[in-house]
Amino acid sequence: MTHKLLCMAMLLATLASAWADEPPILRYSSWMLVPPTTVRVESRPYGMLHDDYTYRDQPSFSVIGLDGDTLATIDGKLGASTTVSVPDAGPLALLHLQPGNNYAVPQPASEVYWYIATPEAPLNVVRGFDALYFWLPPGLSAATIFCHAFSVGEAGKLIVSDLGGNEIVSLESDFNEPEALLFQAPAMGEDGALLRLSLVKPANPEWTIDDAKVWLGPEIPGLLAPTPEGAEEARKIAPLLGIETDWTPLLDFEGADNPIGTIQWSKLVEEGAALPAYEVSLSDEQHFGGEQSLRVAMRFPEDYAEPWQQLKLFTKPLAADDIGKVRLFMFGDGSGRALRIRVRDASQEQHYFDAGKLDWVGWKAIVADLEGAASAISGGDENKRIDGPTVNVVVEIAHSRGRPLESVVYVDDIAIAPAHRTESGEAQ
Ligand SMILES: [Ca+2]
Ligand SMILES: [Ca+2]
Ligand SMILES: [Ca+2]
Repeated sequence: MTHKLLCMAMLLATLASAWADEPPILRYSSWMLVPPTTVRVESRPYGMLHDDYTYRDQPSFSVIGLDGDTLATIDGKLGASTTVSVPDAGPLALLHLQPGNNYAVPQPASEVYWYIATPEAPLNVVRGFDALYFWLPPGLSAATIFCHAFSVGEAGKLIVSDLGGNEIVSLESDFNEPEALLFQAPAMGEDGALLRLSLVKPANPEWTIDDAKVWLGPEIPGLLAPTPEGAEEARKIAPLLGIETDWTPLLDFEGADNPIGTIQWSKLVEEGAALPAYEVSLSDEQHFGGEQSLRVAMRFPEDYAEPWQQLKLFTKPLAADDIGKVRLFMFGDGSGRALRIRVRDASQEQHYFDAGKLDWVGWKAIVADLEGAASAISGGDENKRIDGPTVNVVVEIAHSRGRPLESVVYVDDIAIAPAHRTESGEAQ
């Protein structure tokens, strides 16, 4: 190789690595989690990537403590860089970046920091990213990552790989609607696993990559780090943010034995009236983890007169005690029926969690926080504690008039997390 070619090759290698190190370009509203440090935020006008339009939006940045107090609000200047100081008011703070329709490229001085990527606060990224890292907690057999590239023609390819860069799974889509990339968890011990996420240009020549929202499923702490070391730290950080990571698998719906013991309609049907029908079985049609899930089909007659009905599925007794949360995965059918998760303890005390409407299609994690505000308790020994030695998990699906007459949903991978009690013994 001649000297000139060698120089060229070195220059290209430098450019390639500079490109790989280029931090994500953020738009609209995005959140980061940072230790006390300074963050240099470069504001870029929309026109730097697109010459068709100019937005006048001026950037704004806020620093918010984990207790919710606003520590600083800084007005940036479009096209200029602003240094945001994150004060030493706690181990971590949230940085809220609001470049509006223009762009912001934040670069913290600290080595470790995270982009928030949760269903509530997705990462609004422009032109994708090559490598961000996340921690997959133990106790998961599979997990989901979501993308929504709302504009028609704008698309992307999501790739999950191991730290060696070996692809585990990928999904190329126009992501016109939010879409989940479902992947089986790699073999992992009690430390969980560190994985790499990329959002890159799609192979389809009719598609481009530009705006996209990316978030991790609720089963994964929604923190994306620029380095594997940062992703590993997420394990310690998650509990500070109220993210549960101490899950024990309870039911995976594999094998031949159906763990559902009792199936009931909650409203008795009058004699002679048309009966709704159900079919509940293990199935290999869909699975979140493993190869099977629980298939739940229900059908209401055309002339069904009841305004409301509810199907209740009771698991057989499961060994568990002092549960704080139940997590399960449900493949929704978008029927709009209401979902409630219940745990019946050994004293017949009932702990309910209202999980909202079945308004999604595909797999989604449901985390029933039985110590939280959306829970209710009745009956039994009235000690407000889920007592073992065995409990029944109950999945309740409520039909109301106007909903589709037929439904098929799937349930998989039920897991539990322990109650978090204060020293006085009260559940938090
Ligand atoms: Ca799209
Ligand atoms: Ca399964
Ligand atoms: Ca109890």
